[in-house]
Amino acid sequence: MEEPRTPPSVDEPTTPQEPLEPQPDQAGPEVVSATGKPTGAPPTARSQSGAYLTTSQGLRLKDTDHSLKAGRRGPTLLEDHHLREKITHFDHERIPERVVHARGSGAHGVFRGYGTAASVCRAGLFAADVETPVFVRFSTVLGSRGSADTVRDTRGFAVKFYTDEGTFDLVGNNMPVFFIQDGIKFPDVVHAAKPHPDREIPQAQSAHDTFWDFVSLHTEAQHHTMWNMSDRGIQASFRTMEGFGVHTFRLVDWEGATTLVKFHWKPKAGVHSLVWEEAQLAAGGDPDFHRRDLADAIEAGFLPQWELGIQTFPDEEDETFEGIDLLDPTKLVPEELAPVQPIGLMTLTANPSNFFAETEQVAFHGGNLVPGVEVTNDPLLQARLFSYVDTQLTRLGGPNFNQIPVNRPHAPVNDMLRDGFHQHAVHTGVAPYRPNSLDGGCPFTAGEADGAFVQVPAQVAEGQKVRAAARSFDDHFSQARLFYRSMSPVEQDHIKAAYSFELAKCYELAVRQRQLQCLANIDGDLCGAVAQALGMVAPAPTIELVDAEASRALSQVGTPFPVEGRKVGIVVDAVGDTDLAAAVVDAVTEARMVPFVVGPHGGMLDTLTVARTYAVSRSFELDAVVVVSGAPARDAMPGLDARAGEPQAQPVADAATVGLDPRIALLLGEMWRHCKVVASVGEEGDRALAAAGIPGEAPGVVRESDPQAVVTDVAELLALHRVWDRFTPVSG
Ligand code: HDD
Repeated sequence: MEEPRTPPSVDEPTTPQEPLEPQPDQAGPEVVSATGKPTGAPPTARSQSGAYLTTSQGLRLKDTDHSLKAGRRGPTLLEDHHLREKITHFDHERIPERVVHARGSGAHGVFRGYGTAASVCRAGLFAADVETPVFVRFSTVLGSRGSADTVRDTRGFAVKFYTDEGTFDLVGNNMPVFFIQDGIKFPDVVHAAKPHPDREIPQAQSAHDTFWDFVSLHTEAQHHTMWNMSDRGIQASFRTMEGFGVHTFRLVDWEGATTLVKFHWKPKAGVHSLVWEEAQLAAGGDPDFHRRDLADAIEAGFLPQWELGIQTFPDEEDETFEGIDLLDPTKLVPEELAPVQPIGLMTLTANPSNFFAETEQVAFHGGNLVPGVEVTNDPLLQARLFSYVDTQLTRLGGPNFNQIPVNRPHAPVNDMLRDGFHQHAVHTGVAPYRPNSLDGGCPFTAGEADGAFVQVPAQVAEGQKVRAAARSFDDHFSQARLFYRSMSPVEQDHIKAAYSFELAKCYELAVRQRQLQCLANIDGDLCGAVAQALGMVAPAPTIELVDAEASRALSQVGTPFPVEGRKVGIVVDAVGDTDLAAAVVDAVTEARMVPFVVGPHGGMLDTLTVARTYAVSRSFELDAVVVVSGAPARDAMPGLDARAGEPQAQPVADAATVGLDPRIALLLGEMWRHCKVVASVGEEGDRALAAAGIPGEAPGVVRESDPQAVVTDVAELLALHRVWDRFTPVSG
């Protein structure tokens, strides 16, 4: 077994030393002349260098703990420039958070093209074996920067590809459809979903009156709302999330031929979610649940991967496919009608070195395109093309945000944009205009053969100026129905529970009634279940319900979930068989899973390092649990007498828990309810499970005497993510 690590020294280091080298991506933009030649100005001039603490001007400091005063107990002197500079800079450390997607987590990685897109797209990044560095930012939409990760919400999935031909941003979500069909409605949907303006509550939630007021009136939002109410609204991890470009894009090949496509990111780890109770517990027990999971996985070498794929559609005049309007972002195209064809693989390889510099300051924009990828007339996309640059002007304080290292293109830049707040480039030359003779005519424009981006001459339908949408945009319910009816029974149960929870949080009866009417127009069974939960009468549909072929690809159940990196709790008490527990730890590590020893107190239990104490162990952090023993911890929890086996402060009422620490009973009860694998090894473990009321023969319950055997059984069950057949679904 591995020796427990010696903790790092907590003494303050006393020897001056050079700071860490900046990462290549942290270097400032290279300063180029008008002819594109580097001027030699050091790109790292603004990052840390030198061993000693200095002012921002490089003046070395002897003391940063005391302000300059007239006498030890005297008033502070205005002349103390270091004090003023330190406080002034601190006062301005915060920038406005993103108006949406404020809470996010980033990572660096690499994208490798398969070459399979070459027949439809000329973009270099999709060519075979071309490697392109990427930066990815995942986010929730509604919450503030400090809000919890596991709230019910859509998740952002934004990827910046630093290609040789310029930066390409694919700014998508974990859901393939959107609340609105036209970007002009974006402020409306966001105002409705954000906290109420009077009390500024609730935070990061859609479970409130204004959200449901809007979506029940503006019924084109019903499809996206259905996705939010499904398990997709509470994904297990960023690593187990699909991503979608949502809009239809236009790809162009070398001959100028065009194809309409939708982009999909498919996680190698499968698509998986939390259950609602778990999400709620995690929001309190570890609000950084997803951020921590992503960073830990990358650091441990379990590198998250997604395959990028495209659904392709002929670029025809009506821009529809099988009757589905490709310009309507509230519609998806079932994969059964247009399979997703893999075109490359993204691997996240490194965590950001500095959250603010990278994750906070990264600025995405759907208009950042490369030759071969173009936008369509989707009115949602068109409005986005305006919004993303505009918002950075306030958020990042001026027009030069593309010079921030994380936003800096990796392709050579020779623009004629000059000056402005936070200008870092020292431009040379006298003629930032074209045509010019004074800078030798530089910079020159490129021809198509030199890689210039030239829009394909796509036909624009002639028409009159109107504030109106295509007739096909009027269908608001058929795909919400398609989605619901494509779910497995257990997923349908979750959807019913989610609507019941959210609508029960609305005070206004009229809002609940109106949403029930929308549900009646989607599915009678769903509407009936929610109405019953609310104690209301289910209305009859007001439209004719149209059935489409169910799309199995929309269901998450049954997608693979590799065991690598999954977390297995190993519960052992103070007098338990620590040798047996150590053997389980070894077997878990060997199976490339992560063992978490759960013990009555921190520190060591014999040779075992306790990763989690009974006091903090809850189900959301573990994928499976193996109990070696779980007797009450006498010292750690006053009121419990381990020898007598009588819990005095008994939070779990059931007498069957006698002899089991109530916190372990709580943990096992949660694991059981959340359909997770519960296992025991040896007699003490068996006894603990029985004391917690876990039936020995139920689905997903493993009882073994051998440590290797228990881990093999656990790994097999983990591949299914959850043991859904433990409970009989109501739906179906
Ligand atoms: Fe947006 C941020 C995704 C519609 C306006 N959006 C933002 C981010 C993601 C998306 C992932 C966070 C980027 C990051 O991590 O920095 N947005 C979408 C998707 C949409 C969508 C998939 C529909 C298909 N967005 C949308 C519309 C508008 C905006 C219609 C406005 C007309 N979005 C913004 C914004 C944000 C933003 C206000 C806030 C911060 C930012 O841009 O940089 O401009």
